[in-house]
Amino acid sequence: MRSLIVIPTYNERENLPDLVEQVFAAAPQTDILIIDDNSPDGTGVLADTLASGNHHMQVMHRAGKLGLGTAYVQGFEYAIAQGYDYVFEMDADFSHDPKYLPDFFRAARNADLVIGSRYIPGGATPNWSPIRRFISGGGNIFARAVLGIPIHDCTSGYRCYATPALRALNLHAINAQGYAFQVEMAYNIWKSGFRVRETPITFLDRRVGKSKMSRKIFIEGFTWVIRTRFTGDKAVRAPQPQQPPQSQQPQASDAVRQR
Ligand SMILES: Nc1nc2c(ncn2[C@@H]2O[C@H](COP(=O)(O)OP(=O)(O)OP(=O)(O)O)[C@@H](O)[C@H]2O)c(=O)[nH]1
Ligand SMILES: [Mg+2]
Repeated sequence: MRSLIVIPTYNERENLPDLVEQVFAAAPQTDILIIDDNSPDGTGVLADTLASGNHHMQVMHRAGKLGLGTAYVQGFEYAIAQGYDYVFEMDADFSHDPKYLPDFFRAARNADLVIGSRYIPGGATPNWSPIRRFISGGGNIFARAVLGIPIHDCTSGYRCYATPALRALNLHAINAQGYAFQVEMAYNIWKSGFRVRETPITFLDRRVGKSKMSRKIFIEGFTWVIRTRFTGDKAVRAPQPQQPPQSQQPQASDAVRQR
């Protein structure tokens, strides 16, 4: 069982060394792929230094800030090409604590997508202001209600995918970048009949550095949900799935939390 943790970075110099250390401490069997978008603060160079002589760590350099969604799609394609069984999404800013990795591996035994959830019992966002809770929590309730998707936290970007599920999607049809990217991926996996589970996480605010999220990203999430409700999503219809879904019809009970 081979797993790859994809960590997109843009100006994460202060976070990266500790993060890499903690990931390998929590999950020594895993590999890491850093996807750096030519960070002005030199994160890419630092990542190369951390990766030198470490066969479990790779660095992909892109020319400029091309967005989180395209970074993850490239990471997924790399994972598929390299024959990994599982591929994780993780932020570099310590909002996604590596200590939860064993929970993800446990849940992944019976799931094609495991989402680290803030909105199931055991999950939390302790540093958040009421307004941020309202926007994120409300956005999730909105997505659930409009799309009928039985997932409590479909905007969470701490995840583990089984690569056969990714192979079955048309990844090139996915073009959302921010929260909408996470919703789109979860929706497509669920809609294609794969099993989605949630495992509780406490989401902490970034330790150091600046957030790259913007109002545009929120609006993208909102409009994507509305558009998909009326037109569907192209990525669901993969041209030729290489492996059939493990369950045929999505059921409300498929999106169950772990523990
Ligand atoms: N490669 C790449 N990474 C990005 C890009 N935008 C954001 N990231 C990384 O994606 C992760 C999430 O970005 P954040 O700025 O933390 O966004 P966020 O977590 O939604 O916002 P905060 O809660 O304010 O931290 C971090 O590891 C960023 O460095 C991008 O365009 N390219
Ligand atoms: Mg963050």
